[in-house]
Amino acid sequence: MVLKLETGLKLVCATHNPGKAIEIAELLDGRFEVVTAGALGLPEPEEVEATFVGNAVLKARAAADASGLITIADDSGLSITALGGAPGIYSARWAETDAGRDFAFAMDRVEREVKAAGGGDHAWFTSALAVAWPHGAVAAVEGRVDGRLVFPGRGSNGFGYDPIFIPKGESETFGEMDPARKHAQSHRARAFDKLKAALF
Ligand code: ITT
Repeated sequence: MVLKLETGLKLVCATHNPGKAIEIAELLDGRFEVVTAGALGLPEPEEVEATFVGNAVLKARAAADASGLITIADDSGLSITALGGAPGIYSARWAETDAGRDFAFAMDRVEREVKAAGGGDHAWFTSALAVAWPHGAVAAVEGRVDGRLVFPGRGSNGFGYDPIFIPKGESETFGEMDPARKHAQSHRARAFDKLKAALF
């Protein structure tokens, strides 16, 4: 069976991260009727897998089975060569504080740990996207963008670690770029290109 996503269908976006939800909506470009897992009151499953793809599939599967609707999920993060790939799949967890998520705190930790490791500014973002059919098939793709870290962070666009990441060939951070420029080269946009080729 060839799986395709028909234009106009109702699609759950299984993210509770508002920054990510905005980017996914922009990258889907009005093609579907998107409803978020948060709006449907779906619970957030624990991300227990060891890979981006594993966790994207887990999130898509949980929301699709609970809602009875085709679901897209993203698992993503920043990996730093000097830190052996950390924080990677733990990127969101590095921002956890008693008062909730704090990415200034997470970016400070990155700076401290990179210094302690002897430096080295190479890093990359990964986005794994999974689409799951309720109690059925699942498809997953992954996109990546390489670049370098800069401290202190710059810019207030985007979300998460965007202020400290400059993609290869650019001089601005993702936090300084306007959204269209980030979408022209981001890990998430690259994953979407693969997803579109496979399912649209
Ligand atoms: P959901 O699981 O509900 O989708 P989450 O924020 O917990 O939301 P992840 O587990 O995939 O999602 O965590 C990924 C983290 O990596 C995210 O919180 C961001 O801080 C960071 N991240 C991912 N993509 C990013 C991007 O494009 N720019 C900046 N930071 C990004």
